[in-house]
Amino acid sequence: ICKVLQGFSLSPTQLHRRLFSRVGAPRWNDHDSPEEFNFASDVLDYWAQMEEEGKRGPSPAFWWVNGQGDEIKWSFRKLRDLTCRTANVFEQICGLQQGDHLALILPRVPEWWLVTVGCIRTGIIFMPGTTQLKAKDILYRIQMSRAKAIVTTASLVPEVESVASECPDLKTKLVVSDHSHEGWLDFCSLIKSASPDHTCIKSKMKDPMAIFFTSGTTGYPKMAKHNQGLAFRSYIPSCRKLLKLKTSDILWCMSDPGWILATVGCLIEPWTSGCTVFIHHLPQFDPKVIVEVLFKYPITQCLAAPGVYRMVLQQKTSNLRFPTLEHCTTGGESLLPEEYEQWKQRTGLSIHEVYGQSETGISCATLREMKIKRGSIGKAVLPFDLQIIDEKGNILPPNTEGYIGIRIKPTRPLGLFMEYENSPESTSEVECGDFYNSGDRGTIDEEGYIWFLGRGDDVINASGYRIGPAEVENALAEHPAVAESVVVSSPDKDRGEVVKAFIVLNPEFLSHDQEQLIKELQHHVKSVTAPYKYPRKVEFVSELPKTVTGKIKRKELRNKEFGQL
Ligand code: BCO
Repeated sequence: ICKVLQGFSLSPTQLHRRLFSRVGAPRWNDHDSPEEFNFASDVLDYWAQMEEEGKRGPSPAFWWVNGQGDEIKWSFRKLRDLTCRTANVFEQICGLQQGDHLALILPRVPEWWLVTVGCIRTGIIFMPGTTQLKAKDILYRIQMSRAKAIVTTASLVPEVESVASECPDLKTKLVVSDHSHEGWLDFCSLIKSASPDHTCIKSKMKDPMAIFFTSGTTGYPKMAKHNQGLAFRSYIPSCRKLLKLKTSDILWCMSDPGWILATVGCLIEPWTSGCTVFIHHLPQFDPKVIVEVLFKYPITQCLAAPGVYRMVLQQKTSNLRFPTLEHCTTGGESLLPEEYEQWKQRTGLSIHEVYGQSETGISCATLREMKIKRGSIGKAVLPFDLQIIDEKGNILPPNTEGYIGIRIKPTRPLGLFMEYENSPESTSEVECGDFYNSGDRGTIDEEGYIWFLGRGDDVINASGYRIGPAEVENALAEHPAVAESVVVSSPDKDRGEVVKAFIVLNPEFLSHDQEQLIKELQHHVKSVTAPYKYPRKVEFVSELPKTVTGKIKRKELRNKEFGQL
C-alpha cells in the first residue's frame, strides 16, 4: 500500500478507503506515506461526502454544551461549510497565507475547531495556547514566532492590547466575543458573511501545520513544530487500535485547547474515525460537572488527565456507574495504581494510559485491547520505536533505568515534531545518537511495556502541566520580597506533583506575616504568568544550598521533597 500511494494523487475518498481497507499493521514511517496530505480535505471533507451519500449515521460530528442550556450540534457538512468560510476570512480579509503563524488562544468554544481547521485548509500554522496565559506570556509567544495574527477571547483583549505595540509583525487581531472591540475584527460576523466555497491547499506531508510551546529546564518555552504527519498518524493501523473509535462513538476529551492533547484528542483522533467530538465548555474545572455530564449525555469514551479522574473519585457521589461510558483514557502525568483500582471498582471501567509530549503527540499507550500492566504507560505506538537509552543514545537492556528515547535515524518517524522553531541548538540538544531524547526517565520490560519514572532534568510536571522552573523563578523575582528563589517539584496527594518554591526573603520582609506573604507571592505569580504555574507550596529559607561555584543544588532540594535524602 505504501508503494501504491507514493507519488499518486488520490481523492480524499480514495485515500481514506485505501487506508481503512488495509488489513494488518504496516509499519508506516516517513518514507511510506502519501506525499500529500491535508486533514481538512482528506478527513473532514471525506466524512462530509459520506454524509451526503447517506453513508454516515445521523450523529453529529461536533456536539458542544455549556451547562447553561446552550447547545450546538454540527454535522461534517456544516463543519466543512464553516471551516471553508473561516479559511476565506483568513485569506481574503486578513491577507494571511500558507506558512504564516497564528496564535490561537481560545477557551473550549466551537470557534476553536473552526480556526484550527481553517488554518489547516490554508496552510496557516496555528499555535494553540491556554487562556490562562498572561500579557507577558502572550508577548513572548508573538515575538518569538513573529505571529501575524491572533484569535482570542474577549477577556484576553486587554492583555493582548497591553503588549501589541511591541509586536510589529502582528497585523490581524480577531476576537470571539458577543460585543465589538475597537481595533479587533469580529470573527463570528466575518464568517457569517464569508463564502463557503474554498479550495483547500494541497499540503505536503512535511509542510508545517502547528506549533506547541513547551517548557524546558532553562529559559522560556520552546516552539515544537509539527507537520501534517501529526494528523496523518491517526490513520496508521496501530494508532487506530488506540481507542478503536467507531462512527457511533461519542468521545469527550477534556483537555484545555492549549495543549497538544486537545489537538489530538478533541479533533484529529475522533474525526479521523468519523465519530462525535463532545465538548463541555467547562470554564472552571469542577469534578461535579464531570459526573453530571457523564450521567446526562451518551458519551462512550472519555480522555482526561489523571488529576480529573482523581478529583472525580474524591467526590462524595456514591454512584459512578456511568450508563454509556465504555472506555477511559488518561495522559499528561502518572496515574497511580491505586487510582486505577479505585476507578475500576467504582465505575467498572479500566483506565488506559497514554504517554507523550508536545514534541511527540501520543508516543506510547496501552491500546484499547492490550493487557494493562498497572503503573505502566503501555508500549510504543507505531511508527515510533521507543527505547530506553543512556546519555549517548546506547540502547539499555530491559529493566534498566534510562531516558525514554524515540529513534530518529535513519528515518525520523511521522508524527514526531520537526524541530524547535528558530532554535537549532535546542533541537540538537535533544538529539542523542540515533534517538530523540525525551528527557523523561523510564524502564522497559521484556514485553516492551514502558514504566515512566519522572523527569531527568529540572522540568516540573504538575497536574499534567509541563513547567520550566525558570518561568516561575523569573515571576517570583519580580516581587520586592524575593531576594532569591529556587523552584522544584514536590509530591502532593491530590495533584501528584506540585510546584514548590524555596525563597530567601529580602531583609525588610523577614518580619512580615509569613502566611500572608505566601498568599501574596502566590497571587503575584498568578498575575504575571499563567496561573497553573504558581507555587502551591512555599518555604522561606535563610539561604539556598549551593555548590562551591555558586550553582544552586536544585537536585538536592527536589530529592529532599521526595524523601530521597
Ligand atoms: O487551585 P487554585 O484555585 O489555587 O488555582 C487554579 C485556578 O483557580 C487558577 N486560575 C485559573 N485561571 C485563572 C486563575 N487564577 C487567576 N486568574 C485566572 N485567569 O490557577 C490555578 C490553575 O491550576 P489548574 O489548572 O491545575 O486548576 P484546576 O482548575 O484545579 O484544574 C485541575 C485539572 C486536573 C483539570 C488541571 O490541572 C488540568 O487540566 N490538568 C491537565 C493538563 C493537561 O491536559 N496536560 C496535558 C498536556 S499535553 C501532554 O501531556 C501530551 C500528552 C500526549
